[in-house]
Amino acid sequence: MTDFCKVFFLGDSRSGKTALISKLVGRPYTDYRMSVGLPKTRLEANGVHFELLENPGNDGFSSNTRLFYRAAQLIVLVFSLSSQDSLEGIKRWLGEIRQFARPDVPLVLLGCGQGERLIAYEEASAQAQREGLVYTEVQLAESLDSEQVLLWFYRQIHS
Ligand SMILES: Nc1nc2c(ncn2[C@@H]2O[C@H](COP(=O)(O)OP(=O)(O)OP(=O)(O)O)[C@@H](O)[C@H]2O)c(=O)[nH]1
Ligand SMILES: [Mg+2]
Repeated sequence: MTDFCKVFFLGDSRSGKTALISKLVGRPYTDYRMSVGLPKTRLEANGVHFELLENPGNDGFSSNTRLFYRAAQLIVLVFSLSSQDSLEGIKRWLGEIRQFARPDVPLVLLGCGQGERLIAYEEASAQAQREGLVYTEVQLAESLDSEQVLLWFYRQIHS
């Protein structure tokens, strides 16, 4: 039986969604370019077919957005550890999740390190706890064990 893992990445513009997905699939990321549409990346790891979908922060809500919310097996809310606004923005994304996603979909809050840290681990993890989210962090400037991260995502669905 083929195993699937559909992950939907949400978060404000420049929170780090594309940079993170690029790292996970070993694709080079150079300068920031606003994502448009609903970019989808497929890859296989450890026998699991991953589908990584990004909801661009500044692109409008399309009819497909609703379908992706429904299809998501895991939603990863991304914010920048250098931007208080992006952490504040998570509340708006949670509103959309409550409206469109399956009520039992697992939710992860992911702090994305992009240089100077302006948000302490304790602050973000406390917010995650209040909202019922699992909290984790990645550093864009550091190398990342993509198999490990993908497996961690998979375990959030199957635990
Ligand atoms: N310090 C640092 N910053 C990085 C690194 N990689 C990416 N960034 C920055 O992190 C930000 C994240 O950009 P993206 O991942 O493209 O943002 P996004 O969330 O996909 O934004 P939208 O597509 O507009 O929704 C940009 O400002 C990048 O310049 C890195 O290795 N180190
Ligand atoms: Mg993007």
